[in-house]
Amino acid sequence: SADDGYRLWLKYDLIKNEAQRKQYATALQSIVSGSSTPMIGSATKELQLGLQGLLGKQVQVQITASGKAGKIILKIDPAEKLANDEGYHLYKANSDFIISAKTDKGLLYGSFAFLRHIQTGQSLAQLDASSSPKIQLRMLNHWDNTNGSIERGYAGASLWKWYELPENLDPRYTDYARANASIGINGTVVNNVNASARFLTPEYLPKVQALAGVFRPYGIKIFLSINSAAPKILGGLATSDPLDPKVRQWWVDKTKEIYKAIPDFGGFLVKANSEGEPGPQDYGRSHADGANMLAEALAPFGGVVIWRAFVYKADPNGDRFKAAYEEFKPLDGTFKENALIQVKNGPIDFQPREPFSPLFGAMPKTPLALEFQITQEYLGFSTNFVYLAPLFKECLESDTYVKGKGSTVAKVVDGTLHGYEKTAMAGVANTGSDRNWTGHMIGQANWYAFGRLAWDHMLTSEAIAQEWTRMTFTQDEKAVAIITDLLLNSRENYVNFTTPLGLHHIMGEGLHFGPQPWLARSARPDWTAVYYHRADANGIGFDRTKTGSNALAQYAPEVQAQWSDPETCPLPYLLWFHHVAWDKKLSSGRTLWDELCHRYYEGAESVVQMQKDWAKVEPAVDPELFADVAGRLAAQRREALWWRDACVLYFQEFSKMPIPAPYQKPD
Ligand code: GCW
Repeated sequence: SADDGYRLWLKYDLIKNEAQRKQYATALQSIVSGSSTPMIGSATKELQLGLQGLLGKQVQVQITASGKAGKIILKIDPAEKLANDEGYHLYKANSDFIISAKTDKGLLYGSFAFLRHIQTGQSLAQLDASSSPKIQLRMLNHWDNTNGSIERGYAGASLWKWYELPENLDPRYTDYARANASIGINGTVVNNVNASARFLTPEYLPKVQALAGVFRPYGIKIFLSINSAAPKILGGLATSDPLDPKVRQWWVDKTKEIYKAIPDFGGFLVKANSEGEPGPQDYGRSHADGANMLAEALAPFGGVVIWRAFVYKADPNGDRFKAAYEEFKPLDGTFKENALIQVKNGPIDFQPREPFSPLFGAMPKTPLALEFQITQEYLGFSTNFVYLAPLFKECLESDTYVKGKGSTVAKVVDGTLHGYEKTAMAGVANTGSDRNWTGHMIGQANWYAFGRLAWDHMLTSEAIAQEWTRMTFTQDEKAVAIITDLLLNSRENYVNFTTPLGLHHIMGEGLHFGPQPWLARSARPDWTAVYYHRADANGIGFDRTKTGSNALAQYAPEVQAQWSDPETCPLPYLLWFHHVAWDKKLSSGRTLWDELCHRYYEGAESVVQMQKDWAKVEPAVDPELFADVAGRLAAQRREALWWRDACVLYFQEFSKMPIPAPYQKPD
């Protein structure tokens, strides 16, 4: 049913296997909550709800650990050997089950983990599992506007009904919080980084306060994106210069006002001097000046400022790739303690494949937060079946080599490489008012995978895929295997029929939908497609070696060595770094032109295979969810043909070479 989509991975349907269900039902008799805090309240409520559904019986909550065996005991234990306060330890003690943690927040996460254990059909007999998050701030960034629209949102309108708030609390806010808590997300920025100053007004702050009240018992702190020009816009000041004492005072006062309403407010997220947003550079000041002013205002309350590094200049002869590094690296060490710099995974902009941003590893004295995009702005909106865990993992596992082999992006971001005191990972949310939250059901997997990886980046894409599939679609072993495979291959398929071999930024103008490789004029030169693919009579690709923009020099020598030679550069990155002749023989044995065609055609064909594989799981999946995914796959097939034909025919105008024989047939 449609409700199946609404319930995400927290379905708690009756376990079909009767023997298994009886085993759990006998083993689990009661919940012992111990002390009561709002988060323990959420935890026990969830355990009751979950077990009621999964086992089909009511499991009573009691305050003290007396009575018969089979108790689930929530236990705060400061002596528990866990890496931090948010971790949990699940274990069996005689015939009882202990959910143990240093804090009530750990118990909340432990309770969801306990439920997941049962949802995924694992045995309780030898239960002994510990886990602590590797990243402190695990956040969603919503690009939601005051009027309820979402920038780059493809699943309906904003979840936040600003006009009804603060008086009316949509129950959906609680389900949002439950879903996030279940995967360890503990922070949310509720508004767009292209920020309206209005969020800081007495009109909107009570609305934000009301949301914070719903999220608090689920361990989620609320943050706001701010508009740097707010002192002028709202305060009536003559300037928003961060070094002006009146401006500084305005932020101090505003911050106090916010904390009065929301004592556990998380802090500010800032997009400044980027794509037309105001910022300190409007007054000849630096990003550090701007960030430090806000950091100072937030410090007395324990808040943080998260300053984005997504900046670039409209220089037709420059290389946008290099911009963030050039602006931010020189500022390393100049930021206050409670400031973080948030860097997108790649140097350009959330493309289907990017090399990791060279800023990772380049700012040892400044905590860098990693920003992924969960919403599929460049990955086919909500018509394309693309599981993003492999993309996230590719970045996390990339080796920066800045402190020798093994200096992965994950180790930069989790703080172990440079000893960052603060750590954070953010995902640009894909949620909206659609009944199933994310438009495409597979979008749910991406929300889920982001949360799980922010908690533990060592988890594999495959493990997450299996876990999610079991909780969302089916426990049928064959179907789980088929869906897992579909998920794991889906991103590479998408890359192949849109931007193979390291092509990037050739999508439709503005909307970022469909192909437009011929785009040559735009409001900015670095928004066109020809700027990036540089196709000409000789070949295609962006030369970022010494003979070109030399962006490669921003990486450690070992990374440069990996990518700087066109003979040995792995094919997925080839056109990111090299302008390659059409008739150049590649390591695959094909010429560049043939390889390009091969990938476009095989990529589009892979969608047909996805449709066939999806058809096989029909008996094991809810009929409405099945039909919805099938319909979207059919749309994806149409879009894949569009991408393939647009790109192959356009690039052929330069290569003047024939489409390889195997592909010269009707579809
Ligand atoms: O990917 C681009 C988007 C913009 C977005 C910007 C950013 C919020 O096209 O819509 O603005 O990135 O990350 O700031």
